[in-house]
Parts: sequence; C-alpha cells; structure tokens
Amino acid sequence: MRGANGQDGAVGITQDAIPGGQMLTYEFTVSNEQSGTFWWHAHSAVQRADGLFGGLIVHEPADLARKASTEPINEYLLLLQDYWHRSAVEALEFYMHLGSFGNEPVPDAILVNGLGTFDCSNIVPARPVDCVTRPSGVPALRLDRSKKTIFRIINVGAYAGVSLSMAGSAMQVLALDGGNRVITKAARAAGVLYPGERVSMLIEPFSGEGSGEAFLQLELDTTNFKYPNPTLNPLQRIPVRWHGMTQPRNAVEQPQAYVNIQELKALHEVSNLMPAKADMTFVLYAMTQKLAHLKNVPHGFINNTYWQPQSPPLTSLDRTQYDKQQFVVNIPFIPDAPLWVDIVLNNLDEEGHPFHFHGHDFWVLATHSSSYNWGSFNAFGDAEPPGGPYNLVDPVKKDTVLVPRRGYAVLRLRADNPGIWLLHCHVLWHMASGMAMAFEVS
Ligand SMILES: [Cu+2]
Repeated sequence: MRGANGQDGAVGITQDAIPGGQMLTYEFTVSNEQSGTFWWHAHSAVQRADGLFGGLIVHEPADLARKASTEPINEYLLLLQDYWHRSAVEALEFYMHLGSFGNEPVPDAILVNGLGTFDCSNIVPARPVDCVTRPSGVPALRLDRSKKTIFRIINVGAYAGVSLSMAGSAMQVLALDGGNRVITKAARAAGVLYPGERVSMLIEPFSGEGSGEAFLQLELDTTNFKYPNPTLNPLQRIPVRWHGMTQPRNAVEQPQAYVNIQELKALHEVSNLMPAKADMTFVLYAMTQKLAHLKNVPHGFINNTYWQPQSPPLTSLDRTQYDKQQFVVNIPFIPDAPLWVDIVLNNLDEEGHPFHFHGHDFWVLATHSSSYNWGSFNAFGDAEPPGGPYNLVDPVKKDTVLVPRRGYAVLRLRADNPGIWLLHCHVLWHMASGMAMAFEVS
C-alpha cells in the first residue's frame, strides 16, 4: 500500500463501506521488492468472519525467483479459520451484551479453505444445527510428492490461534507475514499462528516414516476460551493424499518437536540498518473493559478511547472534525529521511492480542509477558524494559504481532508511507468493540 493510503480499504479511516450492489476497484502498485503471502478481506463491521476474504499472493519477479531456485515448486494456499454456527453479527451481539461478562463467543468448528469436518453428534439441544452426515467422508488435501512442497498458511479466523502438524512430514518455516525470511529447522509441529498472521512452510517427509495414513492436523488454541463449548472439537485432521513418486524426493533426518512461530529470528541481520534509538516513541495501553457508563458492555480500548468508524472517513476530514472515538496520533513525514518510530504496545489483559498495523512492516524489537504483575513498559518512565534490552540484531519483520498477555511488544518502523493508517487487534470481536486507533503519517 505504499503511496496508496486511499486504496487501503479501512472503513471509517480511508473510505466509507461500499454500498450494496455497487462496485469499487482498488488500484495500487506493488514494488519489485515486495513479495509474499497477503490476503484481502472486508474491513467493514464483522463481514470477515462470514467469509468475505481471500488470499492475495505476490510472487517474486521471475528473474529473482529463477536465481533462488530451479526446482519445480508446488504451492498450496491454506486459509485456516475458526467458525461459528451463527452469523458474525449474532456472535458479536452475544459478545457486546452485558450478559457476556466479557466472554468472547467460543467457535463451533474449524475450516480450511471454507471446508471442515463436523460430527453431527456434537450438536447440543440448546443450539440446534441443520447437520447432514456425508457418506463420502472428509475432503482430502492432494499433494504432489515429486515437487518441492510449500504451504502458504493464513489464519483468516476471527478469534483463535491455530497450531499445525502433519503426520509423517516435517514443517520448516521459511517466512512470516509478507514474505519476511526467518531461521528455523524442520519440526514436527508449528504454532501458534494468530488471526491475521501468515507463514510459509517447506513440507518434507521424514526418513523411515510416511507409509502410514497421512493427515494434516490443526489444533485451535483454546487458552483464551472462557467457557466450554461441547460442540467444538478443537483438534481436526484433514486427510492427505500424496501422489507422484513413491520415494520421497528428500528426507528430513531429525526434526525438532515444535517450532514456536512467536519466537523466531530473522534470516538477515539488521544491525547496520536501524539506529539504536528511535526518533519518536509512542506508549500505548490496550485493554478490554466493562464500564458502567457503557452499560457494562465489553469494549476494546487503546489508552482511553474505544474506536468506532466515522463517516465520512478521516481522510476526507479536517482533524478538528474527528469525533471522540478517534484516537489518531501524528508522525511527521520526512520524505528524504523518514523518521524511525517505536510503538510500545502494552497489553493489560489476561489474554494476548494479535495486532496488525496498516501500511507498514515493522520489526519486533521485544515481546514480554509477566506472570506476577501487569508487565507493562513505560518507555518514558521506566529505566529498563522489564523484558530486557531490545533485539537490534536479528528481530523478525512482520505486519501482525501477538502482544502477549500482561505484557508488551515493541514495534520499530520507518514512517515512510504517508497516510492515515489503522493499528488494531485482529480479533474481530475486539476490533468491532473498539480496539483500534490510527497513525497519521503526514
Ligand atoms: Cu484482541
């Protein structure tokens, strides 16, 4: 979205929602330097959870790609999501009600590319579902063994994180979010991937294994589920059918048990790239709260503001016309020497929030979670960050990051893309109830 703030699609910030029956064409230029796994989705109300999304893969320019590899590659795009047996509007009504006591709706099922498995016997009488058992069983993922296999995985879900493993195969994480390379080893399982995050993985069979039934296993992260949902089976297996050669093209010897996607290091060091100190620092506090003056309906806050989209959108208004739901901070745009900016994003909640920043990638200089206090970092008051010094050597570059419970994440970015850009929690229930703000680079 470089130089294309107006094409960002953020309702309330850069445009009004596209009216029913009408059309809008988004036009923007992707530079030769940018390639990776992206996705498009509705940014109006909670339409995303009802399926208004899709993948958007930007491939490397052919000359660069040829230099990197001559091997034939088969890529598979997997869109993973939690799913509710009711519309997202109803699920949000459940959450934004004093009777929810701040408990987010717990999903009923898991979908991969819009398909999933569900056991009709799991239905509870209180919540009837029109359920038909299909004799043909579960649709399988068909993979070609004769080519290098890459999974591009996107968590397009509304709430839950997802972990993955594949029987008989090792997964090696290659890149995060928009194609940012990381160092990893082959592992038997990888996780947790939170809503908005993407990961590219190389899939290779184990040596000596692989004759048994192959399946891809998905497991929803139930850590934040605040009540039991007997309808949900958080563990789902998708059958995998390998075809092509009978002998694996390559075999991994000793994969490690698990790779933690949240603790990876970048492939390329950035020590020479970024200064020790940022030019500007913002300290933010995100929290869900049930306040009396909001009738105890849970709302997501950043500092003292819960966001609601304004119409007409902010890009068409003077700052004096912003309403009180707009928390918009300014970063001066200096074309010849863009400022380095740190965002210290504190999370005062008992659960993590996966935050996405529009219009910029950022380096994750630190993340921290405390087991005994709020774990906050006030960069203006505290002598040292409680999580230790920033990683200025090999931090990962991302556009979506989990800010851990009772902790913080420090995001370092270069303010080189003018416009008004949203920063928001990618949990749909939190964003829809206000956990969003904007940065105006101008
Ligand atoms: Cu959240």
